[in-house]
Amino acid sequence: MGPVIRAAVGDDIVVHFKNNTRYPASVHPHGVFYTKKHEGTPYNDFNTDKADDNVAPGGEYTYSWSVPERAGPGKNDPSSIAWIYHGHVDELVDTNSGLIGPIIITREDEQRADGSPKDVDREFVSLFTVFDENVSLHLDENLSRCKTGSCDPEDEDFQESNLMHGINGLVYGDNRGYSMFKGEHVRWYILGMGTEVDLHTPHWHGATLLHNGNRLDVTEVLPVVTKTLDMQPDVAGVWMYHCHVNDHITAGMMTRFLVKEDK
Ligand SMILES: [Cu+2]
Repeated sequence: MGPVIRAAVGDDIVVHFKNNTRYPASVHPHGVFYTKKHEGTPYNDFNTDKADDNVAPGGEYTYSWSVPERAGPGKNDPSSIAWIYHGHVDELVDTNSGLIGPIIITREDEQRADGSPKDVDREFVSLFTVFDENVSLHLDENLSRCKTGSCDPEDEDFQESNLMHGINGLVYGDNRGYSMFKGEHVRWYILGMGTEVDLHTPHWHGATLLHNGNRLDVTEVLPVVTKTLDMQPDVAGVWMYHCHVNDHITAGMMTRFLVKEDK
């Protein structure tokens, strides 16, 4: 995932984007306020400012987005919420190449100096998506390095093997750092991305969470939906955290989180 972009209501976000990839790229944000010059998406919008839509390899562009009230937490939201930013030169290809990241917006006067919400001890961001490496920008390069087994891009089994059912792009327990202490106020930002197979049901073992006043231990996300949930873990241990869709469990969409007893 890309770096977390943080702001509070009333702030302005400025992104100095340098395209260090070998492909045209852009940054398109969700939720925040932007004009046509800062949308980062090429389409026939009868607008002549195109520099933001398609930044050439090695090129630079400065995106300016503001954070009015309507980009921050609503009446029923907790003190902070998440949005997604992603590449949008070719949305499908860019996102499957990993050009995705989170924006976290905190309510005005409820933020610390670093922008994080004051009432929360710890925050985690989890992106649930099946990365389709068959349509990645890196496909040709990956194929050129494929030495063993079937690397035929027309082969259905090979195509299936390139569907990476991940949390933050990592499969079968490869996530690190979901670590907290008993009793802490822990906030989880859940992001969805992808296509029609991307209906995910994140499930936490050993804890329950609140989502806008509703209690649960499983939630659901669809592509580019974001959710903010709060947990106060009360049992120490190493706990499973996985998508509860059966096909996604077998394909590796699972990891663990650690609740430590005392500080
Ligand atoms: Cu899933």
